[in-house]
Amino acid sequence: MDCNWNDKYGAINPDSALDFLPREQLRALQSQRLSAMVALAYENVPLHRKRMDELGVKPSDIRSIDDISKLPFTQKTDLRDTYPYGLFAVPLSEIVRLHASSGTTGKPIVVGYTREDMDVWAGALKRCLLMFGLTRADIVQVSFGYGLFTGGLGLHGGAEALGCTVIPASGGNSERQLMMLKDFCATAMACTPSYFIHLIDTAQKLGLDMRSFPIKVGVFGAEPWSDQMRKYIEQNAGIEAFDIYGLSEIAGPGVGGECREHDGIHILEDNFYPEIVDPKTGEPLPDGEEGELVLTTLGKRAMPILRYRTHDITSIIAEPCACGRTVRRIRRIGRRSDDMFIIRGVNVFPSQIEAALMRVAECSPHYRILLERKRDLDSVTVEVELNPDAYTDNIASLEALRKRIQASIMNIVNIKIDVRLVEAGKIERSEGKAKRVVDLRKI
Ligand code: DLL
Repeated sequence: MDCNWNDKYGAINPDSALDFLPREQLRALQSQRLSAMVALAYENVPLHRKRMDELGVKPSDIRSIDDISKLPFTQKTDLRDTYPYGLFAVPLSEIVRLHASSGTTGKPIVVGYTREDMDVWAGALKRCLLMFGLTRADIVQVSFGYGLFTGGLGLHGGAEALGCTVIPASGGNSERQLMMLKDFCATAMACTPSYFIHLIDTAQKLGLDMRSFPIKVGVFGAEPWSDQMRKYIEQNAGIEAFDIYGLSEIAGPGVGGECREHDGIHILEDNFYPEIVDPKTGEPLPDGEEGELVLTTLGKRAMPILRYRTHDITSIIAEPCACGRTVRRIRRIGRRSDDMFIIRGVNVFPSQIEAALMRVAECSPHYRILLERKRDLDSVTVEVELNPDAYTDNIASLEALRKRIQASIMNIVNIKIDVRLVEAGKIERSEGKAKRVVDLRKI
């Protein structure tokens, strides 16, 4: 496998040229794209226009990328409040793809892409795959979920754009995943890091050694993972593991990725402009300081997003990278500034679980969410107290109620979550902010 394209010793692949632009040229491009994007958003999206008017900012005030801090923030609640299509800047006839992600309560948030946006997205993913040393000679098994989640179809489009052979495996069925990896001679696999660890352990149980498989590269993201997890994966599967970052609101996977130096995530900042702000005050912080990542889309037509508050905590590494790329890096994401947790790559807000419980009349407002790692996979259990008149000695009707609660949660968060009915008073009452989530996992 030719892995030398983009590293400091190799030639620059023309498809990665934007990763290596001189900073001044990159800034000029960012400035030009930002002005155009702000004009598009102001003219076509009532929410952006209203917010900018409230701050007294006109599109003509945004002449350079330095003016970005004059713009209003966008929050996940803005996507919820304009559900489903209120932030689209083009008519629906121009939208060729929809994806969706967790909202904070009952409904998901919806994002759209024009034909051109799809090309920009695939181009960004292609640049990430090139960073990982992949070429058209590679066979990539995509085991992120296909569907409304951006992981599966996103990676699929990027790998195809690079000319790889794509195995659209989607998630689940570990034995079959291993069979495909081995028999189809996959040289790379894209999935959540926790799922890959589960595959390593499944292989060991089946008496298979993944180190003897042709796979060389792992493309991992959609959830936080640590250097210890990386070590475990690399040693037990004999591969090089790369971090890929992204979020639905901005594009999906491909907002940035790790190069072979493995020292932070390069943000493709000609498309996705990063800032770090104080999570409490929203004040911009200098490079190197830790805070909340804020992203602005510079090339998106269907749904331009101004200064999106990601809630991901990181810092910008301004020092040049040994790989020669000029696009800046962020430290890997280890935690968030809100209460969202990620279970098997699926984002879950405690408020979604609460909304699901409140749809069942027998549930009391006393509940807690336990996060555990069982047999190397994350699991969630919701413990809930019932309203006093809902308790009964009839086991069958309690079991039916438990299943109804489980279905109500499944309806909103789209993953199966264990539900345990507990006796009245079992859930600790808090005097201040209730601690709803108990995280017993060790990442
Ligand atoms: O998780 C997109 C994605 C798919 C990224 C496949 C990478 C690979 P959402 O479902 O909208 O999109 O979730 C976005 O997941 O704000 C982070 O909190 C978290 N996240 C994503 N990538 C990483 C990563 C996709 N590499 C949210 N490390 C983000 C840590 C990550 N957290």
